Amino acid sequence: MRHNLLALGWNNAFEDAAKKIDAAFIIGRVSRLDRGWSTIKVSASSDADGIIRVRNIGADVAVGDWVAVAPDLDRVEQVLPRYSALIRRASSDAVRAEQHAVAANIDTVFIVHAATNESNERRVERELVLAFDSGAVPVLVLTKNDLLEATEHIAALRNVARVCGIACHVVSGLTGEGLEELAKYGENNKSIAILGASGVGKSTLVNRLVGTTNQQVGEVREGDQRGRHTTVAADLVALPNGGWLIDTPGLRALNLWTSGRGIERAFADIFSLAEQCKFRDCKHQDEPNCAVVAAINRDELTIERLESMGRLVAEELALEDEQKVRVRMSNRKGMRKIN
Ligand SMILES: Nc1nc2c(ncn2[C@@H]2O[C@H](COP(=O)(O)OP(=O)(O)OP(=O)(O)O)[C@@H](O)[C@H]2O)c(=O)[nH]1
Ligand SMILES: [Mg+2]
Ligand SMILES: [Zn+2]
Repeated sequence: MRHNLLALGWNNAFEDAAKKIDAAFIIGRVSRLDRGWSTIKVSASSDADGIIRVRNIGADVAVGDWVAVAPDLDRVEQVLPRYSALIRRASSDAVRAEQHAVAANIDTVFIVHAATNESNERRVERELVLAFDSGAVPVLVLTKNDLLEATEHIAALRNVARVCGIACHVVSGLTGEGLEELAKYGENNKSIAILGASGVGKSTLVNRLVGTTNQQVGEVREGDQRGRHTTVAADLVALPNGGWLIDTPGLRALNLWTSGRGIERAFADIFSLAEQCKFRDCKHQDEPNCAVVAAINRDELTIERLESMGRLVAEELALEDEQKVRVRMSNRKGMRKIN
């Protein structure tokens, strides 16, 4: 076992994967990516010895990945299999749809929303689908609790967390309220990815949890509370309890990549209602004995939530169709592998 890597989140599965790698290679964890260059932690130490910088030519890497680097430090040669990854669709170009891994090998995803903004349930739902599909456990974090307007927005967002069975923490990056509970997700060298729109307070949270001011924090705009995209690259930073946080830039577009059961889990309430519809293929529109519409009529479910699910399902189906076209096109060119 490479004991020196345990503090970085190394585990038995990585150890097995590393057996196939030349012993001369250097193994480390990607802590930052800048235009073709990876910063890689080779030990948990925060000094210069703990870090190497190499080019990532030809390798699809994300912050949090475990990689093998050739002894001459020339470039990232290999990425070890991930146990989880937060993946979004990077381009909306139909034919060249590409995936972008925001963070890899994470145990928890903090979905961060500011309690001040108009409660954005639709964005939470979308983030939840991505987070569930990552293979990590989503947790909803409502921050800026110190601001007075907070209370009423919190109820609606809390409900989104409740119906899909995830934890919800109400915190403040300013006063520090609720942060001990958040830090616990990092115990035992676990990794946490932080997802959320620009300006919600992700970097403020990271600084507070880490106890530094390393992550740059930006003002939000007066009128609409939107952020200014202060953080530009994902960053892996150490928590005092041994955990790891991945601060990410607030992404404008959060498009779905092909998912597993993310939608089913993010909309667990609707899926469970649908089991009671009369027809197995009920569209929840005007069919008789539709349990979903009945719940809307009883005010137990909003039509907006049902429609939101419909849009996400459609987005995913469209991507699957595009990918089928891509497979056909690349087969024609005699290529068998696509990604
Ligand atoms: N009152 C209050 N303000 C906060 C809190 N957290 C963050 N802020 C303020 O919100 C603004 C944006 O915070 P950031 O931490 O830069 O937000 P971010 O989510 O990292 O934004 P991007 O890097 O642009 O994605 C700053 O002015 C912070 O001081 C909080 O808990 N309470
Ligand atoms: Mg930031
Ligand atoms: Zn129905």
